[in-house]
Amino acid sequence: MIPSNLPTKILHFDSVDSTNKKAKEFASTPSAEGTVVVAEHQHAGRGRGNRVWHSPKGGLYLSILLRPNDPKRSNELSILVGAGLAQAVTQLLPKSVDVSVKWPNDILVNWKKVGGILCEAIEGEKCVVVGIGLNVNIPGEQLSPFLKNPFSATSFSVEVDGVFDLKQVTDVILAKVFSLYGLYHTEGFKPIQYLWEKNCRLIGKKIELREMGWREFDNKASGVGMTTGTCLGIDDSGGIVLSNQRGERMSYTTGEISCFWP
Ligand code: BT5
Repeated sequence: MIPSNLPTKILHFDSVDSTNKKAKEFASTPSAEGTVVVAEHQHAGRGRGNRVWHSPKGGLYLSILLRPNDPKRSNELSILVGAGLAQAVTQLLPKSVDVSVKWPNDILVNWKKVGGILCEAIEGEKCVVVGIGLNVNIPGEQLSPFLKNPFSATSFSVEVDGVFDLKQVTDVILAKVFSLYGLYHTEGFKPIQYLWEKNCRLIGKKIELREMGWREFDNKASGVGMTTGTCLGIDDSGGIVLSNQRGERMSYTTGEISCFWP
């Protein structure tokens, strides 16, 4: 059962190291499902592994604490939040802007990375923290370290000249994500998978997947291998499915799309 009144509590901070880290402080509180931590700035924002998430003022940084029925299936929650973010960004930006998802945890605007998701299961507490970083009012110069192709970085204010109300952006995101979380509890992952795939522009395209491993001693990403194939979508646990050069269907649970052919 999920409480119908999610989010239960929204905690605002001016500056934190990482909203995911802050949200984890509430993990041992049984009633904490639906707690949301929002910060205006992070001084140690993180991506997957030990990667940095650049978090200046003007961006949106929030983490949600959830107690799903099966915390081991946290990949599904990452996909769920991606689908919710795609819906929210589509609602917030003009129709002329292309919004899509990129496996496993990116949200793209006009094919550039505007946001990322960091989903972390907390051992022993049966809960998952889902962090969302979204470049809202961030000038292009501040994103220049992340301009590598094919998926360089962007923000709402770069793509659509203007300033966005962060409170309104937060409200729309929370409404979409919690609505999908309710759907996930009643109908399972299938409808979430469908919604995510509907927003993925890479299905049917040839892509290169860099399989990732996390080095245990320093938790850094290390390339394990490259695979090329046609993207078929995602499987029933949120892994990416490719058809390789021999026509075999392969699923991968971790990795990164490093390149694609139009
Ligand atoms: C992500 O990781 O995309 C997940 C980012 C999640 C950030 C949120 S903010 C709230 C919560 N609290 C946290 O501490 N984290 C979460 P990954 O797929 O590993 O991508 C990280 C890579 O994206 C970096 O190595 C950079 O190359 C690039 N990057 C860093 N900051 C960026 C930014 N603001 N916009 C676009 N790309 C960025």
